[in-house]
Amino acid sequence: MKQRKITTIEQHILDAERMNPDASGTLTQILYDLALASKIISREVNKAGLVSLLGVTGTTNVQGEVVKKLDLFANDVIIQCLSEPGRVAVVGSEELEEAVILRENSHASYVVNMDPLDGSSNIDANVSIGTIFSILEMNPELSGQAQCLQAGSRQVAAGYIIYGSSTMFVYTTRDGTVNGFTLDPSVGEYFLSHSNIQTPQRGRIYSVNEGNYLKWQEGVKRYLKYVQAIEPDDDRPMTSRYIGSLVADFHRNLLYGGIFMYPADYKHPCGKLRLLYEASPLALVVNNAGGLATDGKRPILEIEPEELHQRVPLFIGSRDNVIQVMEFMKQ
Ligand code: P6P
Repeated sequence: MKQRKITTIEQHILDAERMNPDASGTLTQILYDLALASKIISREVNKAGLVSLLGVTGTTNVQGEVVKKLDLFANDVIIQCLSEPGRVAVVGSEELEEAVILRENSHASYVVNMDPLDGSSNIDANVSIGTIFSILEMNPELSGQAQCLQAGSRQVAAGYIIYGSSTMFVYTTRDGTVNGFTLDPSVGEYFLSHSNIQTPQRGRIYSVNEGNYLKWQEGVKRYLKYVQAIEPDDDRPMTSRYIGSLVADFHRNLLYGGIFMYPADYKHPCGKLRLLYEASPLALVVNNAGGLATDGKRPILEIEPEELHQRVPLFIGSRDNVIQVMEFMKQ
């Protein structure tokens, strides 16, 4: 029987570097750093259920160490792993008001924007949560925190780690493919499990917090009623699935097809989700997997950021579904 090739994430990243004659190896190292950080975070997330033994946030655990909130822990671990000289100059994080300037003048050539642990409020209910990251090249015309404020189309790599029934590292680079690696905790290695992910052109799943229905603009309301209508010839009603953890909802829709929406409403005129470290990286992933991501009018990847924690409405997933909701919003 033909043995299936076993590919670790490190091997896959290295192979991609070797295909790129201009590669310096620095992006490779940053992806290694993120893979390492995610293994450490995965270990802690999977222990979270043992809080009674390990102590709750702010207390000291059995080792006498202060227990950090997991999202702050994740933030610190990732920054620590990215801090080797010559790699990353600036880090923008959902957890930090200001960007961290690691080494702006040490020939470090990359910028990382991240949500270290998105959905962490769900962890007490053992719901899947995730890390989202976006990697940009330094722009010589920018300095300091402004380096983080680059459009999603300038990303050189982006992806997420989902801490769920298994831990998966999904990322894409300028080569345009999206690949998923599943962690085998018994050996501490990520193995290629989902090669060249392509999201279905049209899906049957819609993900949205319908509790906000009365706050939405009319076009979005009409779209909801359309997908819920009993029209078997048009494969409707669609199926509603909403976990309330962006990475989990996005990952399921990426694999099965469908649309995730966090529309603007009269209380959140720019929506809830963040452009730089949620919408932009997931937009690069879904675009390279054949899907679409917009704010309801414009491609997410074309939005020029104005501030680090800028919010944006988000419609992301299968191409036909995203195009369709935009048609309803134009009416
Ligand atoms: P709501 C989690 O708090 C989060 O930031 C995303 O992971 C998730 O998609 C969204 O908020 C859920 O927001 O308003 O539906 O609870």
